[in-house]
Amino acid sequence: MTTALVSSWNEWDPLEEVVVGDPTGACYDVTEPGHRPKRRGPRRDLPFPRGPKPADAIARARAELDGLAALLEARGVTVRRPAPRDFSPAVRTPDFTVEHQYGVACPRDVLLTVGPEIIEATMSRRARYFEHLAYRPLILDYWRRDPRMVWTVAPKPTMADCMYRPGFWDWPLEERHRRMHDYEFCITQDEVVFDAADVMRLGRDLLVQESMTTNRLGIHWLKRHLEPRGLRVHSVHFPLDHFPSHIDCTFVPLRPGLVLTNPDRPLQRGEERLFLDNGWQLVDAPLPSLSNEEMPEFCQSSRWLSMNVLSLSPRTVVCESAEHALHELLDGLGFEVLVVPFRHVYAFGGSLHCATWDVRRAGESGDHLPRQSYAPLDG
Ligand code: ABU
Repeated sequence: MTTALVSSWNEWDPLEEVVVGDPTGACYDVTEPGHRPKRRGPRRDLPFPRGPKPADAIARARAELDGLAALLEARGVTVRRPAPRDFSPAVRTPDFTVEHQYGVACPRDVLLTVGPEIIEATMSRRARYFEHLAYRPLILDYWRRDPRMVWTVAPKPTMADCMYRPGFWDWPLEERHRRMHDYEFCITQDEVVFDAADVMRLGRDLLVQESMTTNRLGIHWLKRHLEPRGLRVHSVHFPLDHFPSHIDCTFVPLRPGLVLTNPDRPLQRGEERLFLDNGWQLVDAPLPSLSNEEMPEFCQSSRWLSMNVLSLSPRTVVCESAEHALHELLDGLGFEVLVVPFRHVYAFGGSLHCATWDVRRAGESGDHLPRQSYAPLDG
């Protein structure tokens, strides 16, 4: 029997093969209907820069990503990288134009492995519309070499103006708070939209966050696609996160029975039952070492990148080197904690979970949440 090259069912089984992102050719975040980037710190009121990122910022991020790759290789993990690409060309489709693209430091946002299947997400932002192309040589190689690998491309949305909710970015915070249980964000419910990083895999169960980057139709598409093979797709909500984008700074499963949770972003009341009824522990992450204001000037993620960790196994986790409080917590929970410096990657889209995409983990799909009243295709 041929050994599977592509097989990963959850976030914690022993990691065997992974793709680590690359900052080569990256550009700044683009202001567009699905995204409004802002500077932080003393220059917060200056316009957000456009075009390619400076070579020194790219070199610093590359050194950290290479450091992660070296650590993983030293641990016996096969590491692959996306092909370098220039993201500065504009994109014009029949429905939109965007002045330049983004980059491939964060493969997790784009690609989702579910067992033997690689799913290319629809994506939600124009500047990231063609990001999957940088991974196509890798995906084609896996597909050629692994006869059981399934390659799925989710339907691309138009990303036309009408796919986005007018006025969203100008709502005052009080209005966001008032509407927090409506889960209305910058994308409408008119097309299928999801980023892969809004999904967490727990074996037979997958959690998908409704967010600025994933709508209800996107979740419904994943349910309809995955349920026929016995998987259960649950939508999850974090009403106090007024600008949710990607679940991996909010709800991070570390091993069967344990999720690292974000104390600023509790689950919608009632959604915790799935975990508590199955004897899982939800453990709050400690406060990050940086405030939101202290995060790098061009970083568009929250300070909770502190909890954006990469599991190498149910016993071993890689964390950012300055997050000492988190290291202590994980150590106390019985983990071996490995650390790498990673803050220069933050401005390229995220931290350790964002910057990786696991292709193969040892182990099978398992039912870790057997007690539940699951409603298939609840839409
Ligand atoms: N791309 C992960 C960012 C999530 C957050 O800032 O909470």
